[in-house]
Amino acid sequence: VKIERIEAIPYSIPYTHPLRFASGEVHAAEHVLVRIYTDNGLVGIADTPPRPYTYGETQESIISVMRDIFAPQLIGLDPLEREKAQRVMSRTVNNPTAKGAVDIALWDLIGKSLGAPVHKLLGGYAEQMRVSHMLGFRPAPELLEEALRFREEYGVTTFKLKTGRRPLSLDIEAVRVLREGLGEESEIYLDANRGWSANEALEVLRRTEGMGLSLLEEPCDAAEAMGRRRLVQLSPIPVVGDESVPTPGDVARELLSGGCTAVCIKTARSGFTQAKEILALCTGLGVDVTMGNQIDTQVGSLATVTFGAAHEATQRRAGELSNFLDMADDLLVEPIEIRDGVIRVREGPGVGAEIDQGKLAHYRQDT
Ligand code: MUC
Ligand code: MG
Repeated sequence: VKIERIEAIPYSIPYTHPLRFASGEVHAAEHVLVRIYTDNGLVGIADTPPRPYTYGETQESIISVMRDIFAPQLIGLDPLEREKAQRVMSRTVNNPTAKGAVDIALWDLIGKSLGAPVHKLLGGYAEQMRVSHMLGFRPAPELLEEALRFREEYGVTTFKLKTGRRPLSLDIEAVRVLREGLGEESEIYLDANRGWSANEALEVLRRTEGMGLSLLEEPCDAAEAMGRRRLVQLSPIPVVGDESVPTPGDVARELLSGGCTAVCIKTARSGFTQAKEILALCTGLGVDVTMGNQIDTQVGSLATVTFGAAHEATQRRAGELSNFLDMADDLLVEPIEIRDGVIRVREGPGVGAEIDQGKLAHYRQDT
C-alpha cells in the first residue's frame, strides 16, 4: 500500500464568540484539513490549526510546506512506515502542526487498513476522557456564569482559566470569584501563555494562596531561564510547560533544567508518534502530563481523545476538549458529545473523524 496524494484544504468556520488569551485571540477556526490518500482507496484525516503567535505557522505556510516539501517526499511511502515519514519531516525545522497532522492522518490510515480503532492501537486503556473547559479572558462574573453553565449542561467540573493580564488583580479576582462560585469540589488551574514575568507569577501564587489552584501553566517565557527556574523551585504547585515544550527534545531540556515540573501534550503539534515519546519521557521522569487544546475543532479534539484515552497517565487528569463548543459549526458527520463531563472514543476503524462533505464544501476557502 502506498501514499498516492496529500490534500491540504484551507477552511474557515466562525466562532460564536471569540476566545481571548495572553498570546492572542481566535474569532474563526481558520484551519487546514489534511487528507492523505492511498492507492488502495483509503483516506487518512487530520486537522491543522495555524497558531502564528505560538509556532509561527499560518494557513498559507501549512499548505505550502505540505505541497512543496512534505508531499513530494511522502508520496510512495507505505503509511506503516511512520518512522520514515518522521525522518522526512524532521529535515524541515519547526512547522509542528503540519507535521502533527501528517502523523495523525497516517495513524488514521493504519487503523482503517487494520479495521482497528486507533485508541486501541495506541494503548487501549480507557473508553473516555474527562473534560476540562478552558475559560478565555472575560469579566469575572461572566467567567463564573460560563463555568456554572458548563457544570450544569455538560457535567464539567475542571476549569482552566486563561490569565497573564495586567494588573494582576484582574486574574486574581477572577480566581476568587470562580472559587467562591464553584465551591471546593471543582478543579481550577491557570494558563498565562507567557503573559507575566516570573516575579509577577510568584506574586499571583502568593495572592491566590488558599484558593486551591492545582496547576500553573506557562506563567512566563521559559527563555528567561533564571527567573523561570526560581519560580519553579518556589511554586507550591506544578508548573506546566506548554509552548516551551513542543518536541521531545524540548521536554527533556526544560524538565532537566528545571524550567517546568509538568508537561502539556498537544496532539495537534506532536502527532501521536511524538506525543508517545513525550509521554514516555514524562512517565519515566515521574512528572504529570495534561492533554492540552490547540483551540481545536471537533476533528482535532477527537485526535486528543484518541490519544488521551489510550494511556493511563494521559487520562488521569481531565483533558482540554471543549473549545469546539464556541464554534458556530464543525466538520464531523457525527458531532462530539460531552455528557456527564466526559467524551467517549469512537469505536470504528481509525481515529473516527468522518467529514461532512457538504459542510466542507461550504466552509472551504480554496474553491
Ligand atoms: C493553551 O493551552 O495555551 C492558546 C494558545 C495556544 O497555542 O494554545 C491555546 C491553549
Ligand atoms: Mg497553554
